[in-house]
Amino acid sequence: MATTTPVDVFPAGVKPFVERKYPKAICMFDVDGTLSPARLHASDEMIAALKKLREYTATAFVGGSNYAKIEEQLHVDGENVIDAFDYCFAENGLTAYKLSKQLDSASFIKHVGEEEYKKLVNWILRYLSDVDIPIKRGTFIEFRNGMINVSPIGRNASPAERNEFERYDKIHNIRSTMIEALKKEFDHLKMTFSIGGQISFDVFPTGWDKTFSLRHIEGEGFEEIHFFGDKTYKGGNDYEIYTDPRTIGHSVTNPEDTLRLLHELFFDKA
Ligand code: M1P
Repeated sequence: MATTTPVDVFPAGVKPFVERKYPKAICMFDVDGTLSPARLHASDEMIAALKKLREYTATAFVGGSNYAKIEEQLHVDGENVIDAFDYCFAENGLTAYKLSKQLDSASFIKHVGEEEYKKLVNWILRYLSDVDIPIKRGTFIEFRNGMINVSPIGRNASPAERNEFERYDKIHNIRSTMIEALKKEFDHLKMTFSIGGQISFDVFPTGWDKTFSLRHIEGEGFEEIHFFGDKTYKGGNDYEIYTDPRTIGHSVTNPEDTLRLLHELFFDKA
């Protein structure tokens, strides 16, 4: 897979990597819970800090969501998100950009094949039709480029309904029980089932977790790859990249904690 552009063209006003304070370092950030509250917009303070960080290191986000959703969360008027970071990795890097240019992407459906995918979808829909939870909304399966996202309540749930489902799931283990059943039924597909947010879980080929994004920066000369994420525990969707030997992992509790660390590691350092 070609992951680098032949000649790096830096947008006007953006310093080439060699002119940054730490030219061999890159900071990669999870989105939900790390740069912004889950599914909400990042604060003005965070947006300003990310802009400032480009004076110090290369920057990237690596989110589980698709690009459109991350754009909503990190968007600033008059600027596209792909211009605000040096690298953008949506769907764990299955959709990727470098310096505003799209890199090659990987396709879930091509990998799984139509027949197996149909069996998977039919099984999920049958299973969900038997799940009894207080409320259900719509869009129980979201088909993405590099993964599918499955939600027992449905992706149309409102913010309040999301919070309620998350509380209910902590007690009744709706998602983890379903994942165990899926693992038994579809063991041959070699999929990873990852709970990254409040109401759903992601399904993607094993290895297509956030470490997938690292292949896009391999060979780019970085000697320090900092990763910041909040779901860094085993089973969380930041776990693999956080523990990967290629990265320096930083576990954060919320976006304010991320800001605090940026000051400690870069901005306030002499
Ligand atoms: O980025 C974390 C997760 O965010 C969403 O999860 P949920 O809707 O359950 O809160 C989804 O976009 C999911 O794919 C993603 O991993």
